[in-house]
Amino acid sequence: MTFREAILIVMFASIVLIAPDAQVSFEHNPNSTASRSFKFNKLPAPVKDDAGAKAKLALVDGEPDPNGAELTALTDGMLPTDEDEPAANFFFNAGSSGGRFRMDLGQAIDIAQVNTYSWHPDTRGPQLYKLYGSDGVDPKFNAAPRRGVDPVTCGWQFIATVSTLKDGEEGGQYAVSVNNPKGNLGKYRYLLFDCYVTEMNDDWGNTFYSEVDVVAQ
Ligand SMILES: [Ca+2]
Repeated sequence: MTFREAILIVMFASIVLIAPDAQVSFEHNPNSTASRSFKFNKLPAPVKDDAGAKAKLALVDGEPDPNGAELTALTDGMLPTDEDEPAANFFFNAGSSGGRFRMDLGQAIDIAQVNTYSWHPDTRGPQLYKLYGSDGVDPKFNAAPRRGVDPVTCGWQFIATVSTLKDGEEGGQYAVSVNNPKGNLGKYRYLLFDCYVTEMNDDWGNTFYSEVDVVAQ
């Protein structure tokens, strides 16, 4: 078993684990209807002035794809205008098993939703990641836990596992909303995204992430 296979097995084994109050919703615009407007039936389109717009982003583990954008593409409010526009998306390197990045909101805020958007005509469209949050207060807090370190052991709270994987058509545009129908997700300064490949049939399983929106309560 390769390291990548081991990681995926761990992911699928834990896919039903969602923090008690978090709910994950997602929508898929297939290739035939996906457009630069990123419009969805139920979930909101990306916005420019969300609470994450000025967040500081940092790579925690993994290797960005040299053909992709910097992490700042995730909060710039700009969207790809085409279904295969590497320079308008952040994604981990081809052939790698993903990685981790962190958002620092500057101060702890009550977060109502974390919404993530992606677009690619093939297997780099779907999303598969674990989301953690922290206020950074725990004396054991590690702001940059690399793969192999469970963030829960160093001051992070597990929020949800996000998977838009399904049988059949994979390409297209995806909107994900992590929210809590009963209130908010928690009061966090930091968010940690632990991102995984969507498939291992070839080197092209790392998601083209176009935008991350953080909606304050
Ligand atoms: Ca963007």
